[in-house]
Order: sequence, then structure tokens, then C-alpha cells
Amino acid sequence: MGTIKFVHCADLHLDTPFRGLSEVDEERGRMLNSATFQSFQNIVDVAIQNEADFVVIAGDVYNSADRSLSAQFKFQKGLQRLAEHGIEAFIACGNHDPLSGWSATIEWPGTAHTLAGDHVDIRQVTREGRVIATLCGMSYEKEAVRENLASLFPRPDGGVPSIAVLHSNVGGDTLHLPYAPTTVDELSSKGFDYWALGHVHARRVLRPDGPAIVYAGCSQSRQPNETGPKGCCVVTLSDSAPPDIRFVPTDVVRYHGGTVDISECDSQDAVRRAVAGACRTVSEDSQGRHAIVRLALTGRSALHRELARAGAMDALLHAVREEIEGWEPWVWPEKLPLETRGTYDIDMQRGREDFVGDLISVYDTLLDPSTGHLEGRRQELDDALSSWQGFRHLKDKPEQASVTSDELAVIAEQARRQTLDRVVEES
Ligand SMILES: [Mn+2]
Repeated sequence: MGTIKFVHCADLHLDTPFRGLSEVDEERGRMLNSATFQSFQNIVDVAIQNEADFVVIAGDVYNSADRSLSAQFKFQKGLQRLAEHGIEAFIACGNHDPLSGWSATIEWPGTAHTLAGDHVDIRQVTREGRVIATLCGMSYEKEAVRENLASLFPRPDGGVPSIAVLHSNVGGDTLHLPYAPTTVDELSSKGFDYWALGHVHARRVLRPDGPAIVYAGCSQSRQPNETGPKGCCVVTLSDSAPPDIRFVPTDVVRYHGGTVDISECDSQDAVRRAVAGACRTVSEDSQGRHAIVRLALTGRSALHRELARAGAMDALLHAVREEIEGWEPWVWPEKLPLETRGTYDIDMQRGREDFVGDLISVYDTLLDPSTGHLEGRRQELDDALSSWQGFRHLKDKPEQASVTSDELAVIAEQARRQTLDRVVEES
């Protein structure tokens, strides 16, 4: 087989609103609104600069089935630029943009191919009349596809590199919906050289070679749990070397998560400076991107009670924002979760033979996963909270109706901390 080069991207989620950023000013708001579009245009630039033979998009081009018209125009514009450079695009629709969704009457360039949803679509990619690659893929016809689509893929013909494109949950990733489920073993047995996957928003190379099985990840993060660089993969396949999979960041704004240990801070000013310093580090790590940051304050601190007062953290957040205003690229502290503890020593308290000692022992049992006590309370908590308006504020993924095990552990840990903060220092 010869050598081919293509760009693999997925989960563009064009026109997604950023979550939880109602306090940003208009200019930043505009930038955030255009970030998913800009990242896609950057992917187009990457394809052109690298003289890619074609571009593969593994689903979720749009954020919702009723694709916004402006998203469709922007997508069309990018595909046209590719067409002007003779670069074809192959698109497999996913759960956010199934074929059954609304599509405007738009003239799509002839070089852009949406793959079929009722059978495995087999395409040949040509260069100067010669077949240089085979590409197999399938779109979602409807939003929820629970069948194993990968099992339908036929063995590719040998002779030229073969690429399979699918929006799929490989290996039962519990953070994503279980759509088009399959396994690394099954994909490996199919005879393709490269599986271009979409659906999981974190970039992952599940297998580097024989075949390469790759999630390109989303192209622009839009929420706090999508941290780190986002972009696309430039892939070179040849018969003389293993697959070359090069990640290229194309994001405009980057999410970071982190902690700031304030145990050495002896005043509110020192805390403010420590948080601003952490923002500076984030900025330096962001490769010239704007950054949105969620920094949890941690450590034991005599300031804990002061920071836990109503409104204190909001005031601190605004003070930090003011202090770092004007940075270019900008950093926006989105939230400062308070995870500090009072200055008492929990291990010393644990030995007490009174109410405090008993309370700590109850929480020790509850928080020990091996007892199963916490997991056993999950239904109760769901029943009690699911109809409560504030429920979504407990969660990073508000669209899920139930709290996850991780969220449950965080809630219980916070309950212990708040209870002990009251009883220990006042006893
Ligand atoms: Mn997606």
C-alpha cells in the first residue's frame, strides 16, 4: 500500500453554549459563542497546511438534532474551503446530529459525503484517478443507537489502507451513553488499519497499531469536565512504518481544573494572590489560548471558617477576576470550590469518647466504599433530591437524572466536613 495522510476529528458540537458562564462580559461571550466554529476552521487549516488527502469526521458535528442554521452555514463554509483544496470530507453522524434531525436546504459541496445510516457505507478515496484508500462508515439514523454497528462492518479489501469511521462507545465507557457499543477486541478483528472514532470527548489512543483505534476527542471543550488541549489528529498510514498519529490542538479557549493549597496563607490577601498565581500558571500552560479555570481551595487553614461564610467565596472570586483583568490571552476563574478544612486534626478527634468521636466513626463507615453503606443510600438520595430545583447544582452532568458514585462520595465528604466544622470547633 502507498502512503496516505488524513485528518481525523470528531465531536465538533458546533454552536454549543458554554455552561455556567453567565457572568462573562460581552466580548468574552462572543468569543465563547464562536469557539466551536473557530476550532473547526482551525481543523480545516490543519488539513490544508498538511496537504491531507481527506478529512474524517466521526460524528456530533452539531450539538443538537435541530441543527442551528448558523452552524450549518459555518460547517458548509469549512467544507467549501476543503473543496477548494481538493480535500474530500467523510462524515458519520452521531447521537447529537442523527440523520433524522432537521437539515436546512443548503448546497453542500460535492466533495463532502455524509455516510449512510441504513447500511455500512463503503467509499473509495482516489488521487488522480487511482484508489488510495478504502473508507467504511455508518451514520446514526436516530439519536439512540443501541445496536452494535461495528459488527456489521465487512472486511476491507487489501491493497490500500483501510479506515473505519464510527461514533461509538468502545469498552463500555460509563461517562458516555452506551451507543453503538463494541470492544477493542472486536474492532481489532475486523481487518482495518485505522478506526476513526467519535463519541468519547477525551482524546484516547485505545490501540496504536494493528489496527490503530483512536478517539480524536472533542475539538473544543465547553464544560469544566472537558479539560486540557482539544483538537484533531493528523494521521499518516504507510506500509513501511506504524501509523503516525499526531495530535494538533485547534481549540480557542481551554478548560483547566486544579487545586490551590492555601494552608500557608495567613490572610485573605494571601489567598487571593495564591489563586491569581495559579491562574498565571494556567495561562503559561495554555499555549496562547484563553483559559477558563476551576480551582478548588484545599488544605487545612485557620481561614476556613472565614472563607465558609456566606458570600465570602463569591467576593474572593470577583477580587481575583479584578486582579487578573486585562491579561491577554485572558484567564477566567469560573468557580473556586471551597475544599479547605478547619485546623483541627481529625485523627486526634477520632479518638474522642464522646459525640464527636461517634460522629467521625459513623462517617468513617459511610465513606468506606467496602461497606457499601453509601451506595445503599443512593436511591433515597435520588428520591429526595431529584424533584428539587437545586439538584442540578450538585452535579457536573446535570442532564443525568441520578447522582453518580463519584458525586455521591463528594456529597457525603462535604456533609462530613460541614458537620465536623460545626461540632468540633464549638465543642
Ligand atoms: Mn459528542
